[in-house]
Amino acid sequence: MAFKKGYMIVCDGSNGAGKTTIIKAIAAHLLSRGREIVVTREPGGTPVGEKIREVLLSPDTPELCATTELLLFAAARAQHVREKIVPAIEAGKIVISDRFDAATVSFQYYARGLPLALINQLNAIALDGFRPDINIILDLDPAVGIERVNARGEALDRMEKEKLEFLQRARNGYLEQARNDPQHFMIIDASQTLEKVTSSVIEIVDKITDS
Ligand code: Z5A
Repeated sequence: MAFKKGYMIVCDGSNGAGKTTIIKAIAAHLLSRGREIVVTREPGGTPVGEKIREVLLSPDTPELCATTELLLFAAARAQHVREKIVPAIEAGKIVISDRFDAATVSFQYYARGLPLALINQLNAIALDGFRPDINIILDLDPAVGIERVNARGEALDRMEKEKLEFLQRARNGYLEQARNDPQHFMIIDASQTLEKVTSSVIEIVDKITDS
């Protein structure tokens, strides 16, 4: 049997834009094509990462200063890359992650205002030379995203409770990153119907994984 090359696809973007829904569609599509996949998420993806996620996202977490928040995202990512992502890719699997390093640039730099040099340094430590093949950015007005999350009937997490301007700055951060690095970012308008968003994303996934 021919060796299959591993890839990493990141689905990222505005809160409530449909990442979880779209990742299920990507996973089903790749499985139907006989690929081995690993679906994962950030923050989280490993036992220790999921514990860090609880601290980062629980509305019950006491006051978290911005630097501590950044270090926790980076710590969870360092574990994620080493324990789960790189071994899966080396085994020829396709990793699909709900958010990854671009989220730190969008949320902790563009939205929170921490220094970009510090974020780049921490991302470099966490990634240890690794980088995803593509970041598929589901772009949506955060007000619409919050409405979608509310309609799901779940409580908002610590980050979703941030002011709308904060979520808007993060959204702009993704758009700016995509403008600066069109080779590694694809923007999808997530206000379109689910069918349209799914077919656009599958087209990108096929281009990447058939290459
Ligand atoms: N964060 C950070 O600050 N720094 C970092 O480095 C990292 C993350 C990695 C993680 O939350 C939070 O951490 C996030 C960024 C920050 N904060 N915010 N805000 P998350 O990623 O776990 O949660 P989220 O971003 O808020 O997303 P979500 O709630 O998981 O939503 P989603 O996965 O994008 O959407 P969904 O659950 O698939 O869809 C939402 C609903 O809309 C659902 O009922 C769907 O059926 C519906 N839907 C989906 N697509 C459509 C379309 N096209 N039309 C209509 N309805 C749709």
